Amino acid sequence: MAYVYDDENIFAKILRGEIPNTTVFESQHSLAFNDVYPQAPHHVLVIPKGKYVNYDHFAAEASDTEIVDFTRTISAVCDILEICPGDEGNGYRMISNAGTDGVQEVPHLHVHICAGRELGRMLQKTQ
Ligand code: DGP
Repeated sequence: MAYVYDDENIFAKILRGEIPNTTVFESQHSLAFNDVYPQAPHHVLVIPKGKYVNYDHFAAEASDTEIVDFTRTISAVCDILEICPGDEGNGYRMISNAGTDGVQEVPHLHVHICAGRELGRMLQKTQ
């Protein structure tokens, strides 16, 4: 699979410091920041700093170090937001949209972490 990355996408501009963001957590290879159009009381986007279009691109071509860093960043965000189900939180939904059918708006891999209210059924439409 040949993946084509657009250097002018909004998250690339955030990573270059050209657009401001509200950072929740930053690591060597990943950045977590608040979504500008929150769909829940907590709505954080986690992105790798590397140039990956979507999750299958990242899973196929990212280094082990980047993959571990990204995963641990998701853990850090859940800790910071206190949303881990159990003693401290009530849970969350993690979504990563890809491509046309996934209705991906920004072509840089991002995971949405939504929490802070009961989120309803996962998909609104059937078939
Ligand atoms: P998706 O449809 O999965 O590609 O979601 C893209 C998300 O990115 C959407 O929830 C809104 C968010 N977003 C778009 N532009 C900006 C921006 O400039 N800053 C931030 N923080 N979020 C943005």
